[in-house]
Amino acid sequence: MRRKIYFAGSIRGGRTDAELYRRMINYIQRTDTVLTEHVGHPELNLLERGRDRDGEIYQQDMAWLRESDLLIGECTCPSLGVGYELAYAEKCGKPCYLFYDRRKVQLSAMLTGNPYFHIHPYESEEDIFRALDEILASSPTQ
Ligand code: 6IA
Repeated sequence: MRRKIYFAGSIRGGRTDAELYRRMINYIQRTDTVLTEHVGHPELNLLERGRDRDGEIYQQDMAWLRESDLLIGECTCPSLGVGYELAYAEKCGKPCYLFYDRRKVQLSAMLTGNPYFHIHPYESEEDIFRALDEILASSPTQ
């Protein structure tokens, strides 16, 4: 059965890594369902402009997080929304696998200091896909 994956990545925190999110989401979708496919949409910042539906977005994302089997987050670009989602996912007991580019940033001690989170520093995209293979091979549905 396909697992439900909550993919977390920066939106209003900045879209520098949006293309990477899209490639990671595409990779995960070969075997699993990504509930938050829009996070990798290259035009998302344009689509979002002028919308007045933040309450709806918040309620929907929290519902998807509760429904998910696990969370995969790309955390190189700092995002308040992603940080909030990680704390909520921990509270819900969802396994969380976090990626960041160690050549670009030092991840927050609130994440690296919390043994709940599985943290994957990477230096190349091959590192990411290798780690995703391992995560997806070893994660059961809940
Ligand atoms: O603080 P940020 O905006 O960087 O937070 C990013 C995180 O919050 C992502 O992991 C998303 O799950 C969630 N999030 C933030 N904005 C949206 C959003 N905007 N839609 C869905 N999830 C969001 C509207 C996009 C829509 C017009 C297509």
